[in-house]
Amino acid sequence: MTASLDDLEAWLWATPNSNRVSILFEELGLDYRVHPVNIRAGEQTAPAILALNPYGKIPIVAWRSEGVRHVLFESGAILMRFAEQAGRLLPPDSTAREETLAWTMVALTGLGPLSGQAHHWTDLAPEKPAAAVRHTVALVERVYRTLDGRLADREHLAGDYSIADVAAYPWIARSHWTTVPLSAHPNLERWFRAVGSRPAVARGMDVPAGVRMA
Ligand SMILES: N[C@@H](CCC(=O)N[C@@H](CS)C(=O)NCC(=O)O)C(=O)O
Repeated sequence: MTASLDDLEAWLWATPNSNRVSILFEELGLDYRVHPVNIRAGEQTAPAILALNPYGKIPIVAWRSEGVRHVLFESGAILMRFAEQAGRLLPPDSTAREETLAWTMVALTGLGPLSGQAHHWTDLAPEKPAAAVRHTVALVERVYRTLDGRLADREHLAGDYSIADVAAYPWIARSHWTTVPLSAHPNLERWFRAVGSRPAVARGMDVPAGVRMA
């Protein structure tokens, strides 16, 4: 029997890691209530947020199951937990599952953090040391090249559309943050357009409604 899933809530902002969760929930057709957390205004350090995630980062989700409240943070943990329960986006078969988890990890530990660092050094930082810019942009180029090569002869990052694609998409959607041109990676660009044409992805990228982060 599948455990019940009640009062699903998500603390999000218009950020790539948040969009992983909103895309996931839209793909799974889940009802959820969004609590916007403006990270540019520092709202992630409010005591109420730190009580949910001591790391002070979003996304965070909470729900009730069999009367017990669950709180979960870290986008990767959320993707795996809900895909597993739904029996979708993460195959049960061992080889397909291993491959899906490996490419999900490339998105979680490579694409996301490296793009975030490149965004910092090329745009947000008040000083932009040339070595830091070169270093972080080169690391993003490497991961883009890897994803582009992977997608040369396949539609998705691992087998069918999966949490690997969901984990990668919102960061590729912010390729302009990294200065690395998506157009120089045609397979990745084709994948980006195909994934972006999914109605659930379009809906998920628009959460929280009306919020934009340049
Ligand atoms: N590894 C975490 C990273 C979460 C993360 O860095 N979230 C950003 C928004 S995309 C955040 O909360 N930034 C505010 C801060 O670090 O204070 C995950 O995948 O959930």
